Amino acid sequence: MLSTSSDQRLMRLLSCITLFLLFEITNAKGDLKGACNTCKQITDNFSKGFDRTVKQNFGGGNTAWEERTLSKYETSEIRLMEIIEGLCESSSFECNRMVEEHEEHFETWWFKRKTKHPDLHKWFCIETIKVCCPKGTFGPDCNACVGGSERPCHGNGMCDGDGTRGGDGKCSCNHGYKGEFCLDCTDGYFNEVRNDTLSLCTECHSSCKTCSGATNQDCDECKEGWEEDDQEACVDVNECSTDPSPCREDQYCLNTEGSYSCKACDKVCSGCTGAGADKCQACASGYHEVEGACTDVNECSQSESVCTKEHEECFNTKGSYVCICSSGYEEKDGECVLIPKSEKAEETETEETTASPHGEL
Ligand SMILES: [Ca+2]
Repeated sequence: MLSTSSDQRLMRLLSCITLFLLFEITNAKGDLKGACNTCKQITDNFSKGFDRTVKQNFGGGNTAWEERTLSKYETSEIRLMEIIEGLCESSSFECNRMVEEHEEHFETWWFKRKTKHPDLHKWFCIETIKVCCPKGTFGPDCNACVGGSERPCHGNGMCDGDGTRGGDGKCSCNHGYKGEFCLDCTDGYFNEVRNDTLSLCTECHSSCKTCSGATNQDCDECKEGWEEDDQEACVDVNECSTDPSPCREDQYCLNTEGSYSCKACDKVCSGCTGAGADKCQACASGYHEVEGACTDVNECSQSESVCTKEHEECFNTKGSYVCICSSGYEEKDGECVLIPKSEKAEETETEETTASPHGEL
Protein backbone atom coordinates (compact mmCIF):
# COMPACT_ATOMS: atom_id res chain seq x y z
CA MET A 1 0.00 0.00 0.00
CA LEU A 2 2.66 2.44 1.09
CA SER A 3 4.88 1.82 -1.92
CA THR A 4 1.95 2.30 -4.34
CA SER A 5 1.11 5.69 -2.95
CA SER A 6 4.72 6.85 -3.01
CA ASP A 7 4.98 5.56 -6.60
CA GLN A 8 1.96 7.64 -7.48
CA ARG A 9 3.52 10.65 -5.86
CA LEU A 10 6.73 10.09 -7.81
CA MET A 11 4.74 9.79 -11.05
CA ARG A 12 2.90 13.00 -10.32
CA LEU A 13 6.18 14.77 -9.56
CA LEU A 14 7.73 13.48 -12.78
CA SER A 15 4.80 14.62 -14.90
CA CYS A 16 4.98 18.02 -13.25
CA ILE A 17 8.66 18.29 -14.12
CA THR A 18 7.97 17.18 -17.71
CA LEU A 19 5.27 19.82 -18.09
CA PHE A 20 7.54 22.44 -16.61
CA LEU A 21 10.38 21.51 -19.00
CA LEU A 22 8.03 21.52 -21.99
CA PHE A 23 6.82 24.94 -20.94
CA GLU A 24 10.38 26.17 -20.57
CA ILE A 25 11.36 24.86 -24.03
CA THR A 26 8.34 26.51 -25.66
CA ASN A 27 9.10 29.66 -23.76
CA ALA A 28 12.76 29.59 -24.73
CA LYS A 29 11.81 29.26 -28.39
CA GLY A 30 9.72 32.41 -28.15
CA ASP A 31 12.56 34.03 -26.22
CA LEU A 32 15.01 33.44 -29.07
CA LYS A 33 13.01 35.66 -31.39
CA GLY A 34 12.41 38.13 -28.57
CA ALA A 35 16.10 38.30 -27.64
CA CYS A 36 16.99 39.25 -31.20
CA ASN A 37 14.31 41.92 -31.27
CA THR A 38 15.63 43.32 -27.99
CA CYS A 39 19.14 43.33 -29.40
CA LYS A 40 17.97 45.01 -32.60
CA GLN A 41 16.24 47.68 -30.53
CA ILE A 42 19.47 48.23 -28.59
CA THR A 43 21.64 48.62 -31.67
CA ASP A 44 19.03 50.87 -33.32
CA ASN A 45 19.04 53.06 -30.23
CA PHE A 46 22.82 52.98 -30.25
CA SER A 47 22.98 54.50 -33.70
CA LYS A 48 20.33 57.06 -32.71
CA GLY A 49 22.46 57.93 -29.67
CA PHE A 50 25.51 58.12 -31.90
CA ASP A 51 23.75 60.61 -34.18
CA ARG A 52 22.41 62.57 -31.22
CA THR A 53 25.86 63.06 -29.72
CA VAL A 54 27.62 63.83 -32.98
CA LYS A 55 27.72 67.55 -32.38
CA GLN A 56 28.43 67.38 -28.66
CA ASN A 57 31.76 67.85 -26.95
CA PHE A 58 33.26 67.93 -23.47
CA GLY A 59 30.97 70.78 -22.47
CA GLY A 60 33.13 73.76 -23.35
CA GLY A 61 34.28 72.35 -26.67
CA ASN A 62 37.45 70.38 -27.29
CA THR A 63 40.33 72.59 -26.38
CA ALA A 64 43.54 72.18 -28.25
CA TRP A 65 45.04 70.72 -25.09
CA GLU A 66 42.24 68.15 -24.80
CA GLU A 67 42.62 67.18 -28.41
CA ARG A 68 46.34 66.65 -27.99
CA THR A 69 46.50 64.96 -24.60
CA LEU A 70 43.13 63.37 -23.96
CA SER A 71 41.06 61.70 -26.59
CA LYS A 72 38.60 63.77 -28.52
CA TYR A 73 34.97 63.64 -27.33
CA GLU A 74 34.07 61.98 -30.57
CA THR A 75 35.82 58.77 -29.58
CA SER A 76 35.70 59.21 -25.81
CA GLU A 77 34.38 56.92 -23.12
CA ILE A 78 32.17 59.77 -21.95
CA ARG A 79 30.35 59.78 -25.26
CA LEU A 80 29.99 55.98 -25.13
CA MET A 81 28.49 56.21 -21.66
CA GLU A 82 26.06 58.86 -22.81
CA ILE A 83 24.97 56.65 -25.69
CA ILE A 84 24.64 53.56 -23.47
CA GLU A 85 22.44 55.46 -21.02
CA GLY A 86 19.86 55.98 -23.76
CA LEU A 87 19.77 52.38 -25.04
CA CYS A 88 16.76 51.15 -23.06
CA GLU A 89 13.49 52.43 -21.68
CA SER A 90 13.82 52.18 -17.90
CA SER A 91 10.74 49.92 -17.88
CA SER A 92 12.19 47.39 -20.32
CA PHE A 93 13.61 44.64 -18.14
CA GLU A 94 14.93 42.50 -21.01
CA CYS A 95 16.70 45.44 -22.63
CA ASN A 96 18.39 46.63 -19.45
CA ARG A 97 19.46 43.10 -18.58
CA MET A 98 21.02 42.58 -22.01
CA VAL A 99 22.91 45.88 -21.90
CA GLU A 100 24.15 45.23 -18.36
CA GLU A 101 25.24 41.72 -19.18
CA HIS A 102 27.20 42.77 -22.25
CA GLU A 103 28.41 46.23 -21.38
CA GLU A 104 32.06 45.27 -21.87
CA HIS A 105 31.28 44.29 -25.46
CA PHE A 106 30.17 47.85 -26.20
CA GLU A 107 33.48 49.11 -24.85
CA THR A 108 35.43 46.60 -26.89
CA TRP A 109 33.56 47.60 -30.01
CA TRP A 110 33.81 51.30 -29.30
CA PHE A 111 37.56 51.31 -28.73
CA LYS A 112 38.81 48.38 -30.81
CA ARG A 113 36.34 47.08 -33.39
CA LYS A 114 34.37 50.06 -34.60
CA THR A 115 36.61 50.84 -37.57
CA LYS A 116 36.86 47.28 -38.81
CA HIS A 117 33.26 46.32 -37.99
CA PRO A 118 31.20 49.47 -38.41
CA ASP A 119 27.87 47.54 -38.38
CA LEU A 120 27.17 47.18 -34.65
CA HIS A 121 24.08 45.02 -35.13
CA LYS A 122 26.08 42.51 -37.16
CA TRP A 123 29.08 42.54 -34.83
CA PHE A 124 27.15 42.56 -31.54
CA CYS A 125 23.81 40.78 -32.10
CA ILE A 126 24.85 38.27 -34.76
CA GLU A 127 28.53 37.54 -34.30
CA THR A 128 29.29 38.27 -30.64
CA ILE A 129 26.32 37.49 -28.40
CA LYS A 130 24.67 35.38 -31.13
CA VAL A 131 21.02 36.25 -30.56
CA CYS A 132 20.33 37.21 -34.19
CA CYS A 133 21.12 35.75 -37.60
CA PRO A 134 21.86 37.48 -40.89
CA LYS A 135 18.79 38.40 -42.93
CA GLY A 136 17.22 35.46 -44.73
CA THR A 137 18.50 32.95 -42.17
CA PHE A 138 17.05 31.58 -38.93
CA GLY A 139 17.55 29.26 -35.97
CA PRO A 140 20.50 28.35 -33.74
CA ASP A 141 22.84 27.79 -36.71
CA CYS A 142 21.49 30.55 -38.96
CA ASN A 143 20.32 28.21 -41.71
CA ALA A 144 18.83 29.60 -44.90
CA CYS A 145 15.08 30.21 -44.89
CA VAL A 146 12.80 28.16 -47.16
CA GLY A 147 13.38 29.50 -50.66
CA GLY A 148 16.94 30.61 -49.85
CA SER A 149 18.42 33.45 -47.86
CA GLU A 150 18.53 35.81 -50.84
CA ARG A 151 14.76 35.86 -51.34
CA PRO A 152 13.12 33.93 -48.50
CA CYS A 153 9.81 32.38 -49.54
CA HIS A 154 10.63 33.60 -53.06
CA GLY A 155 9.70 37.09 -52.03
CA ASN A 156 6.07 36.09 -51.51
CA GLY A 157 5.98 35.47 -47.80
CA MET A 158 7.59 35.70 -44.38
CA CYS A 159 10.14 33.18 -43.16
CA ASP A 160 9.49 32.14 -39.56
CA GLY A 161 12.30 33.41 -37.36
CA ASP A 162 13.95 35.36 -40.19
CA GLY A 163 17.03 37.13 -38.83
CA THR A 164 16.75 35.53 -35.38
CA ARG A 165 18.12 32.44 -33.63
CA GLY A 166 14.53 31.18 -33.30
CA GLY A 167 11.78 29.99 -35.65
CA ASP A 168 11.60 27.05 -38.06
CA GLY A 169 12.34 28.84 -41.35
CA LYS A 170 8.96 27.92 -42.85
CA CYS A 171 7.00 30.40 -44.92
CA SER A 172 3.75 32.12 -44.19
CA CYS A 173 2.73 33.32 -47.63
CA ASN A 174 1.39 36.71 -48.58
CA HIS A 175 -2.24 37.11 -49.69
CA GLY A 176 -2.74 35.33 -53.01
CA TYR A 177 0.11 32.85 -52.54
CA LYS A 178 0.22 29.38 -51.05
CA GLY A 179 2.34 26.25 -50.76
CA GLU A 180 5.56 25.47 -48.93
CA PHE A 181 7.52 27.79 -51.22
CA CYS A 182 4.83 30.46 -51.79
CA LEU A 183 4.99 29.80 -55.53
CA ASP A 184 1.38 28.62 -56.00
CA CYS A 185 -1.62 30.92 -56.27
CA THR A 186 -4.68 30.68 -54.05
CA ASP A 187 -8.22 30.51 -55.49
CA GLY A 188 -9.09 33.81 -57.15
CA TYR A 189 -5.50 34.38 -58.30
CA PHE A 190 -3.57 33.18 -61.33
CA ASN A 191 0.12 32.80 -62.13
CA GLU A 192 1.17 35.65 -64.37
CA VAL A 193 4.80 34.57 -64.12
CA ARG A 194 5.93 31.22 -62.87
CA ASN A 195 9.19 29.27 -62.81
CA ASP A 196 11.11 27.40 -60.13
CA THR A 197 12.16 30.49 -58.27
CA LEU A 198 9.82 33.21 -59.38
CA SER A 199 6.06 33.47 -59.10
CA LEU A 200 3.73 36.37 -59.53
CA CYS A 201 0.09 35.78 -58.64
CA THR A 202 -2.45 38.28 -59.92
CA GLU A 203 -6.07 38.61 -58.86
CA CYS A 204 -8.68 37.09 -61.17
CA HIS A 205 -11.61 39.07 -62.58
CA SER A 206 -14.22 39.53 -59.87
CA SER A 207 -16.52 37.11 -61.69
CA CYS A 208 -14.13 34.13 -61.45
CA LYS A 209 -13.73 31.63 -58.66
CA THR A 210 -10.61 30.28 -60.36
CA CYS A 211 -8.98 31.52 -63.55
CA SER A 212 -6.03 31.43 -65.91
CA GLY A 213 -6.04 35.10 -66.86
CA ALA A 214 -7.27 38.53 -65.91
CA THR A 215 -10.57 38.90 -67.82
CA ASN A 216 -14.01 37.40 -67.27
CA GLN A 217 -13.34 35.16 -70.28
CA ASP A 218 -10.41 33.52 -68.50
CA CYS A 219 -12.43 32.01 -65.68
CA ASP A 220 -12.12 28.26 -65.09
CA GLU A 221 -15.16 28.49 -62.85
CA CYS A 222 -17.57 31.35 -62.22
CA LYS A 223 -18.02 32.72 -58.75
CA GLU A 224 -21.41 32.41 -57.07
CA GLY A 225 -23.75 35.09 -58.47
CA TRP A 226 -22.15 34.82 -61.94
CA GLU A 227 -22.88 32.45 -64.83
CA GLU A 228 -21.33 31.55 -68.17
CA ASP A 229 -22.79 33.25 -71.25
CA ASP A 230 -22.63 32.09 -74.92
CA GLN A 231 -19.04 33.32 -75.24
CA GLU A 232 -18.04 31.35 -72.13
CA ALA A 233 -17.50 34.54 -70.18
CA CYS A 234 -18.77 34.86 -66.63
CA VAL A 235 -21.53 37.46 -66.42
CA ASP A 236 -23.73 38.66 -63.59
CA VAL A 237 -26.82 36.61 -62.80
CA ASN A 238 -29.88 38.89 -62.73
CA GLU A 239 -31.55 37.39 -59.69
CA CYS A 240 -34.33 39.99 -59.97
CA SER A 241 -35.60 38.61 -63.30
CA THR A 242 -36.67 35.34 -61.75
CA ASP A 243 -40.34 34.68 -61.08
CA PRO A 244 -41.25 34.78 -58.27
CA SER A 245 -38.93 37.55 -57.10
CA PRO A 246 -36.45 36.47 -54.41
CA CYS A 247 -37.67 39.36 -52.22
CA ARG A 248 -40.65 39.70 -49.89
CA GLU A 249 -43.90 41.30 -51.06
CA ASP A 250 -43.18 44.64 -49.41
CA GLN A 251 -39.72 44.80 -50.99
CA TYR A 252 -38.32 45.39 -54.44
CA CYS A 253 -35.30 43.59 -55.90
CA LEU A 254 -32.15 45.49 -56.82
CA ASN A 255 -29.71 43.59 -59.04
CA THR A 256 -25.99 44.19 -58.42
CA GLU A 257 -22.81 42.82 -59.99
CA GLY A 258 -22.39 39.33 -58.55
CA SER A 259 -25.32 39.67 -56.18
CA TYR A 260 -28.64 41.44 -55.49
CA SER A 261 -30.41 43.06 -52.61
CA CYS A 262 -33.96 43.49 -51.37
CA LYS A 263 -35.07 47.01 -50.48
CA ALA A 264 -38.18 48.09 -48.60
CA CYS A 265 -40.99 49.60 -50.72
CA ASP A 266 -42.25 53.09 -49.92
CA LYS A 267 -44.91 52.84 -47.21
CA VAL A 268 -47.54 54.25 -49.58
CA CYS A 269 -47.18 51.13 -51.76
CA SER A 270 -48.60 47.68 -51.60
CA GLY A 271 -45.85 45.95 -53.55
CA CYS A 272 -43.50 47.90 -55.81
CA THR A 273 -40.94 47.72 -58.60
CA GLY A 274 -38.53 50.31 -57.20
CA ALA A 275 -38.00 53.15 -54.75
CA GLY A 276 -40.57 55.92 -54.30
CA ALA A 277 -44.33 56.55 -54.38
CA ASP A 278 -44.40 56.36 -58.20
CA LYS A 279 -43.07 52.77 -58.34
CA CYS A 280 -45.98 51.13 -56.56
CA GLN A 281 -47.70 48.09 -58.03
CA ALA A 282 -50.77 49.04 -56.00
CA CYS A 283 -51.41 51.64 -53.35
CA ALA A 284 -51.45 50.75 -49.68
CA SER A 285 -54.76 51.15 -47.87
CA GLY A 286 -55.48 54.81 -47.16
CA TYR A 287 -53.68 55.88 -50.35
CA HIS A 288 -54.89 56.23 -53.93
CA GLU A 289 -53.26 56.93 -57.23
CA VAL A 290 -52.97 60.56 -58.29
CA GLU A 291 -51.02 61.26 -61.47
CA GLY A 292 -49.11 57.99 -61.28
CA ALA A 293 -48.12 58.21 -57.58
CA CYS A 294 -49.83 56.86 -54.50
CA THR A 295 -51.13 59.76 -52.45
CA ASP A 296 -52.94 60.01 -49.12
CA VAL A 297 -56.73 59.82 -49.30
CA ASN A 298 -58.36 62.71 -47.43
CA GLU A 299 -61.22 60.79 -45.85
CA CYS A 300 -62.49 63.96 -44.15
CA SER A 301 -63.26 65.72 -47.42
CA GLN A 302 -65.22 62.87 -48.90
CA SER A 303 -68.83 63.65 -49.68
CA GLU A 304 -70.00 60.96 -47.31
CA SER A 305 -68.92 61.85 -43.77
CA VAL A 306 -66.75 59.22 -42.06
CA CYS A 307 -67.14 60.54 -38.52
CA THR A 308 -70.83 59.95 -37.95
CA LYS A 309 -71.40 60.54 -34.23
CA GLU A 310 -72.83 63.74 -32.91
CA HIS A 311 -70.33 66.48 -31.95
CA GLU A 312 -67.51 64.56 -33.59
CA GLU A 313 -64.94 66.00 -35.99
CA CYS A 314 -62.77 64.33 -38.63
CA PHE A 315 -58.97 64.77 -38.76
CA ASN A 316 -57.06 63.50 -41.76
CA THR A 317 -53.75 61.68 -41.17
CA LYS A 318 -51.26 60.14 -43.60
CA GLY A 319 -52.85 56.92 -44.74
CA SER A 320 -55.83 57.20 -42.40
CA TYR A 321 -58.00 59.58 -40.33
CA VAL A 322 -59.25 59.98 -36.77
CA CYS A 323 -62.55 61.06 -35.30
CA ILE A 324 -62.24 63.37 -32.27
CA CYS A 325 -64.86 65.06 -30.14
CA SER A 326 -65.38 68.72 -31.00
CA SER A 327 -64.02 71.42 -28.69
CA GLY A 328 -66.02 71.61 -25.46
CA TYR A 329 -66.92 67.93 -25.69
CA GLU A 330 -65.23 64.88 -24.31
CA GLU A 331 -65.53 61.19 -25.03
CA LYS A 332 -67.52 59.18 -22.55
CA ASP A 333 -68.74 55.61 -23.21
CA GLY A 334 -68.31 56.08 -26.96
CA GLU A 335 -70.30 59.30 -27.02
CA CYS A 336 -69.14 62.91 -27.26
CA VAL A 337 -70.65 64.66 -24.24
CA LEU A 338 -70.53 68.24 -23.08
CA ILE A 339 -67.69 68.88 -20.61
CA PRO A 340 -69.26 69.76 -17.19
CA LYS A 341 -68.97 73.49 -16.16
CA SER A 342 -66.68 73.03 -13.07
CA GLU A 343 -64.12 71.02 -14.98
CA LYS A 344 -64.24 73.59 -17.71
CA ALA A 345 -63.43 76.38 -15.22
CA GLU A 346 -60.41 74.46 -13.91
CA GLU A 347 -59.17 73.96 -17.41
CA THR A 348 -59.42 77.68 -18.10
CA GLU A 349 -57.47 78.42 -14.90
CA THR A 350 -54.66 76.08 -15.89
CA GLU A 351 -54.51 77.66 -19.28
CA GLU A 352 -54.24 81.10 -17.70
CA THR A 353 -51.36 80.03 -15.42
CA THR A 354 -49.45 78.65 -18.33
CA ALA A 355 -50.02 81.79 -20.31
CA SER A 356 -48.82 84.16 -17.52
CA PRO A 357 -45.70 86.20 -18.35
CA HIS A 358 -43.64 84.24 -15.79
CA GLY A 359 -44.36 81.11 -17.70
CA GLU A 360 -42.45 82.32 -20.73
CA LEU A 361 -39.27 80.56 -19.73
CA1 LIG B 1 -26.78 39.98 -59.81
